[in-house]
This record gives sequence, structure tokens and C-alpha cells, in this order.
Amino acid sequence: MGYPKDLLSSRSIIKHGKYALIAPEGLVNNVVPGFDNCSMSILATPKLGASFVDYIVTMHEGGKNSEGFCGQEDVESFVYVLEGKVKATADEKEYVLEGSGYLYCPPGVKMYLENLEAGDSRLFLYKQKYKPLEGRKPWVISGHANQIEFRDYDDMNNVHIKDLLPTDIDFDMNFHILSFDPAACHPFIETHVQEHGAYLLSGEGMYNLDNEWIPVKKGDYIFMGPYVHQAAYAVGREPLAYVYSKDCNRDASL
Ligand code: UGY
Ligand code: MN
Repeated sequence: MGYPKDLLSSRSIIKHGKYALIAPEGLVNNVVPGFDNCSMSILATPKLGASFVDYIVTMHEGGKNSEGFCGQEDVESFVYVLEGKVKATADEKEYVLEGSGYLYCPPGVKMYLENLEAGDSRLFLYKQKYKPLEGRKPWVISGHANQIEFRDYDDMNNVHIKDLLPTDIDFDMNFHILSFDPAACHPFIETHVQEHGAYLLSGEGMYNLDNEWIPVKKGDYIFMGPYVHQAAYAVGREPLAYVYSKDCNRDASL
């Protein structure tokens, strides 16, 4: 890096509890015990107002977590491979995940990761406290998002969505990919109780966050807090697509 070439400036916007746009240029590395030969940046956390933790992980050659990520009795975890090839292990079963590959580990199950690439692999990683439901238990899920068909989003054939986890009530959250063709937009500005952590996979757009229109692009991360206004217009020539988390299947607690 070294000396700056111009006055210091940033596209990132941080509004604790409401929303955050975190551009990749501002990220620093955080040491997270258990991850060897990995550069990690912690994104949303409870300190920002999120009820989950998201990370962006670059696994270098030989990078791994052989102690196991999470696995506490009340914590669920999820990994999505952005680039590269990794071996992910859960409950002694191995999954080879390439770009768009993912693994969900339910509470009590540790996630082991190992980079299989000669260079770097990049991951979007998540953990959250699981909200139990009597008689129900989620299970390990793995797949590749690029093998799941998109469906029309909200009756619009220029906006597409896919779900990465089952919609069964045993699961208290899901990961989705939402993709807007150039010039497409949300049907309305959402205001809902659920939070999101979203990693932008492609394209450019104008994103409404708390009723401000903000330019966003591939590589950005957005935290959306409860009830924050949210909607997007896709601009440019590529679809604006992001992978994001959303709680579901549970009542609000008093
Ligand atoms: O599922 C959602 O709430 C999604 N449509 N939100 C969003 O894209 N900001
Ligand atoms: Mn939403």
C-alpha cells in the first residue's frame, strides 16, 4: 500500500444499528483464532447492531481451519465460496466446494475448512445464534448455487431469486441470491423486521438505504438493520446480484 496518491476518502457509510455500506478498500485484516494462513475481515457484528457476524475470508495456499469453526450448541454457521476451491467438512462428511458452493452447519456441528487451490480462495462466512423451535432441528446442507434455478421474484421476469437452504420450519434463517437485470428494481421499498448481511456478487446499482440512494457495486458488503428502508435499481450492463441472509420461520419475541 504505502503513501496515498491523493486526499483520503471513502465510499463506506456506517450508521450503527441502521445500515452499513462497507466497500472493500477500507477493510483491514483481523486475526481469528483457528484460521491459519487466512486473511480475514470481520464485517457486521453486534457492535454494528447486527444479530449475526459476517466475515470475508481469503484463504491463501495451505489456508485452513482444522480446529473447526463454531459448533457451540446454540450457534449455526454458513459458508459461501466466492472464488477458488475448498474442502468443507461437517459431521465427518467432506464437501468439495468451488465458486458458488456452500455449506450450512446447524447448532452443535463444527465447520472445518481447507483451501484446495494453489492460490487464494475467497469465502463469505456467517454465524448466528440459532432460535430453537420445540421438536425441530435443522440439518447439514451443502450445494452449489449455480446448480439451483432462479425463479421470478415477485411476479417480475427481470428480477430473479433462489433459496440456498430448505424453507422447512426447522431452519430459522435462509440464504438467498437476488439478481436484477440491468434497469430492474424492487417492486417497492421494503421496511421489515429482519436484518440482512449482503455481499454483492456482480454488477452496479443504486441502493436505497434509510431512504438515501447510494451507488453500490460488486465486492461491496451491505448490512441492513431491522426496519431500514431498502430497495435497489440495477444500473450498468451486468445483473446486480447479491447473496444475503434473512431470518425466517420464527415469531418475534417480547
Ligand atoms: O428478501 C428480502 O427481504 C430482500 N428482497 N431484501 C432486499 O433485497 N433488500
Ligand atoms: Mn429485505
